[in-house]
Amino acid sequence: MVKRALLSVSDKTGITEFARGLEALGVKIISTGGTAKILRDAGIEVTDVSEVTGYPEMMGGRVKTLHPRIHGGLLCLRESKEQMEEAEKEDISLIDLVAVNLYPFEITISKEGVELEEAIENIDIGGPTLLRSAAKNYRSVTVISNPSDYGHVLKELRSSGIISDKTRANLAVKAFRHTADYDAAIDTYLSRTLLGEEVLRLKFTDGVKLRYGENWHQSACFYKDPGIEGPSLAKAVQLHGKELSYNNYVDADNALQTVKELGNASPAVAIVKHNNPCGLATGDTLLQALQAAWDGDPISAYGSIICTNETFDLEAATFLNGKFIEIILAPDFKPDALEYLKNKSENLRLLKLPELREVFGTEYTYKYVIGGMLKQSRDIGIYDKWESVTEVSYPEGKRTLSEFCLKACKATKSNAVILAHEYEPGYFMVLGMGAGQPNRVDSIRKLAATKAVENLKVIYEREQPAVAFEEYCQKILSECVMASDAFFPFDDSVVHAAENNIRYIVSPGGSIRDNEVIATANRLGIAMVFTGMRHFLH
Ligand code: 93A
Repeated sequence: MVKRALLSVSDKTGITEFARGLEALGVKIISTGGTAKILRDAGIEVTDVSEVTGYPEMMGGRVKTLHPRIHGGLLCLRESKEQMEEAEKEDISLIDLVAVNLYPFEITISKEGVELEEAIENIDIGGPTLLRSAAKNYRSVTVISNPSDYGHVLKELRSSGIISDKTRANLAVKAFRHTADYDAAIDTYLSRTLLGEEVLRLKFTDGVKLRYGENWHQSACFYKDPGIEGPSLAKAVQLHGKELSYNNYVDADNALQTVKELGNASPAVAIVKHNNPCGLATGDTLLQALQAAWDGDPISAYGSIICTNETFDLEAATFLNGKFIEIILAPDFKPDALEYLKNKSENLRLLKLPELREVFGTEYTYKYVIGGMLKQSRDIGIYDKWESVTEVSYPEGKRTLSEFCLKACKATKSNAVILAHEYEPGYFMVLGMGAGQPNRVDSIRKLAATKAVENLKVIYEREQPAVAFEEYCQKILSECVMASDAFFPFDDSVVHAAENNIRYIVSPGGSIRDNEVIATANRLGIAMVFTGMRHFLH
C-alpha cells in the first residue's frame, strides 16, 4: 500500500500528471518548495515538507528534507515492532514512495565558463539522501529516480493497489546506480578543478555474459557503453544467428573501424580475420567491392567477419553462397538478401547497425594492462605531410590509391605493410598484406609480396587475360602502392619492394637512415613519399 509519497524534483517533467495519478489513488503528497508550488498551481493537494518537519527550508534551500521526520518515515523498518513504536512516539509518519531527481550538476558543469560556486550549489545533498534512504528500505518503500518510471509505477498501483517486490528492487538498484553516477561526476569535476587531477571513469552497463572468452577455458562478458554516440557494436541489432563470441566482438569492431576509414563515398568492404583486415576494397557496387575484398585473400576469408557501409543486397548475398562466414555487419539488409542469408546458415550472425555511416562518438581508446589502464586519443588522420623525397617524383595520380593503402595499413597490426591496387579507375583493393610481424622486412618479403602474387594467380585464372601470368603479375605489381605503418630502419624493405617490381612507396619517414633509404630508392628508380605520421597498432 502506498499511503504517503514525497515528491521533490528538479526536472519537473511529468510530475503533475504523476501526482494527479497518485492523488486519484488516495495517496497523500508531501513536497518541497518548487515542486509543491507547481503541484498546487495544478490544483493538487500538497503538504509542505516544512509542515512535516516543523522547520522552514533553510540555509538558502540547502536544508529542506534533511530531518528525522522525513528520514525516519523512510528508513523505519516496518517489520520491527520497536522501530514502529519509536516512530509513533516521535510523531513520525511513514513515507511509502519517493520520487526525486537531483540538482542538474552535470548540465551545470558542462556550461561554458561555469564558476566553481555555481557548480557547488548544484551539488544535491538532500536529494541523494532521500533516494538512498528509500532505496535502502526498498522492501517497503518505492523509489523513483527518473521520470520515465512514473507511468509504470502508476500502472501497477492502479491494477493491483501495490508495487511489486520486483519493481521495488529494480527501482532501488536504479536509484543507487544514479547516486553513484552522480557522485562520480562530482568527483571527476572536483578532482580536476580543486586538485588538478584527472580521474578516469568509464561507465559500462548491461553486461552480457559470453559463452567463453578468447579461448574455451576463459570466461568473458561484454559491457555496453550506454553514452556512446555514433556507430558501435553495442548498438548493433542482431537479426539472425547464434550469439556473438568474445573474438567476434573484437574482430567485428576491427571490421567496423576499418570500413569507417574508407568513408561513405562508395561501397566499401572489410573482411577481417584475427583482428586484421585480410581483405579490403571499394567498388562501384557492393558486389564489386565484396569480390575485390575477397580477392585480397580468398583463403583467409574462410570464417571471416564482413563489414560494409552499404545496405547488403541479394547480389552480394549470393556471392557468399558456399563460403563460410561468421558475421555480416551492415547498416541494413535488403529483405530478399536477409531471407537468403537466413537460409544460408543457422549460425551466420547478421548484425544491422543503422548508425554505421555516422561518425564515431569517441575520441579515445582504452587498453587494460595488468594493474593499469592505458588511455589514448584515437588514431585519426592518415598523414601529416605529403613529401616526395625521391628523384622520381611521386605522381599525384597515385595519391588516392596511396591514401587507401595507408588506411588499410592503419587497421592492420604492426609491423604492417600493405600492397594496394587501383583495380578499376577510382576503385581500390588490398592485394597483399603483411601483419603482426616483429620484423618489418618479413611483412613485405615473406608476406605482402608473396600473398599478392598468390592472389593475382587466382584472379588471373578466373579472368584469363590474354597475356602470360608473369607479365600480368609484373604489370599489376608495378602499378601498386606499398605502404608501411612505420619508417624503414634500413633500406632492405625498399630492396625487397624493388625485387617485386613495386614502384611506389609511402612511409612515415623519420629514421636515422632515411638518407640511405632514399638513396636506395633512387638507385632502384622507386618513387617515395614521407607522410610524417606513424600508424603502429598493437
Ligand atoms: O539543497 S539540498 O541538497 N537539501 C535538501 O535538503 C534537499 N531536499 C531535496 N536539495 C534538496 N532536495 C532537492 O531539491 C531534490 O533532490 C530536488 O532536486 C530539488 C527539488 O526542489 P524544489 O522542489 O524546491 O524545486
